[in-house]
Order: sequence, then structure tokens, then C-alpha cells
Amino acid sequence: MTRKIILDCDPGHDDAVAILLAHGNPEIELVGITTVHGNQTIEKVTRNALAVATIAGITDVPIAAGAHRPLVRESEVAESIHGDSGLDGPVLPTPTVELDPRHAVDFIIETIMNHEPGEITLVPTGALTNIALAVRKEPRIVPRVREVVLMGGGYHVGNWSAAAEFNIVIDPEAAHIVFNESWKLTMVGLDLTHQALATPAVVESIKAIDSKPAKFVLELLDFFTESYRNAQGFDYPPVHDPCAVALVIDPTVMKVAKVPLDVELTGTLTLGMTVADFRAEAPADCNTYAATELDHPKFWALVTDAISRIP
Ligand code: PIR
Ligand code: CA
Repeated sequence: MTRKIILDCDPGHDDAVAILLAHGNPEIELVGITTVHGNQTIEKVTRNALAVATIAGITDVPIAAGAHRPLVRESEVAESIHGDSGLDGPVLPTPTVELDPRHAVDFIIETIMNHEPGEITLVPTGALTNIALAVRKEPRIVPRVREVVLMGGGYHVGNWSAAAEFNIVIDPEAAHIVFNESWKLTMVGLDLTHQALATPAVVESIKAIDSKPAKFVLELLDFFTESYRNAQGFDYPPVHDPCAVALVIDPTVMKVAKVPLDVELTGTLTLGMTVADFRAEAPADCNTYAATELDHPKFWALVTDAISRIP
């Protein structure tokens, strides 16, 4: 059975790889790509989503633009990591695919309501603004969603502050809404994604593919490697967002712990921290999970396989 997903993203180098993984993997049916402010402005990340779709030949998937800013806070972008365009490095083609006229929030609601309960999985890889707005506008989506598998947060480390991860801390109120709904939610956070390093061996395996999408990924990784080295002192960059897609494809690609999760909204040092309560075994009604340990070879095999399937 293929899994139907909506990828809600802010491309973004790793979001772009997530799009390619979702499109190239035969187990996933990408029913929509929605965009949200984050790595760059909504205009830029939406243009980038259309450019990635153009490169990958994604012509039959609606792409809808969403929220231009967080619910409460001022906008913040990750220019130090993703550059001025949000997708610096490769020369981006002028998009030949068109934007869906619907707002992302309406697209998400309509798509979930027009499918059977349990059919649609939400995969957010940016700020949770669109998902929070969708829940508030149409709460009946919550029991209809199969599960939410998101990239964001982390229980032992931050990247935008000592305690908080970017996708959560730029719109903590939205994250709080999404983490506290009754759907099954899995946090694929920095604990996991900092294991998804694009090592030289990974880069070699992508070089071996020799196609336009593979070349595009190599150019993305070149830039991402440099910015991660300069901004965060990493030898090799962690490619966060495709980890969430990979978990939907193959639950054996990572270990996941059932654990109560919540989002800090009032801390001065800890705003946007995703707090996991590991003190005891999770209660039976716990509906939140945190990814803990990645099978690195299996993950990158999924990614390179998907890229190699895209002409
Ligand atoms: C933001 C990101 C990546 C690195 C930094 N330092 C900041 C973006 C990625 O697209 C990913 O979804 C998430 N946010 C990781 O924090
Ligand atoms: Ca992202």
C-alpha cells in the first residue's frame, strides 16, 4: 500500500531533498506540496518549491503557498544556512509548473476531508503555521489524519538557540497547537537528524547517479556543507527533512520512542524547546513519539534510490 502524504515545507536545501525522496520513492504518493515561511520568505520558498518540481519533472502534484509569517512572533529566516534565495548554490530554472490558486491551509483541509479517514499523512518540514491554522479552521481534520511525521524540535539539543530548533522556535505557538492535538505525532528532531550526515561516501554515491536531479542535489550539498561548516562547525551537513519522509516509507530506518512531548511557550532561555518526559514509561494514552536513532546506510540508500529513479 502506498502512503499518501502532504509535504508542508520551506525549501530550503534539505526540504528540496525531501521533495525528491517523496517523489522518487515508489511507496509514497505525494498528493500535495504546501509551502510556509521559514528558511526564507514565503515568496522565495514557494518559488523554490516550483523550481524543484521543475527539475524533478513533478507536473501532476498541486503546489500551494501558505502562511507568510508566524502566528504571533515576527518573521525570522535562516539566511545564514540557506542563503539569500533560500536555495543558494545551484542555478535555479525558471519554473514551468504553476502554483495552485488555493491557500495551503485550504488545500490541506480540502485534501484531508476529501480522502477517507486514515488516508493522509502530514509531513511538515518547516514551521507549523499552516498546520496550526488548518486545525483551528477545521478541527475535523484531526481524527481523519493518519499521522503527523514532522521534522522539528529535539529533546537534547537546539540549533537556533541552546534549547530550541528552528522550525519550532520561529513559530512556537503554532508548534504548541500541533503537538497538543489528539493525532499521532512523531517528532523527527535534531537528536535524529544530526545523524543524517551527508558524508563524503554519501556524496560519492550521489555522484555515481549522473543525472540532472543528482547534479542538482550535489550542488545543494556543496552549499549546505559550506554553510554548516561556517555557521555551526559541522564537518558534514545534517540533511534533516528527508528523515521525516524516510520514516513514512520505512519504519525500520530509525528507532522511535513513545514519550510525552510539549512545547515551551514562556521560557526566557527555553522558548520553543520541545520537552520530552522520559522519566517513566509513557502512559497508555500518550500519542506522541520521538525519533532517536538512525540507520544511516539504510536512510541514504533510500535517498539515493529515489534520486536515481527520477529522470
Ligand atoms: C534551519 C534549518 C536548517 C538548519 C538551520 N541551522 C536552520 C531548516 C531545515 O530546512 C530543517 O527543516 C530545519 N529548519 C532544521 O532546523
Ligand atoms: Ca525545512
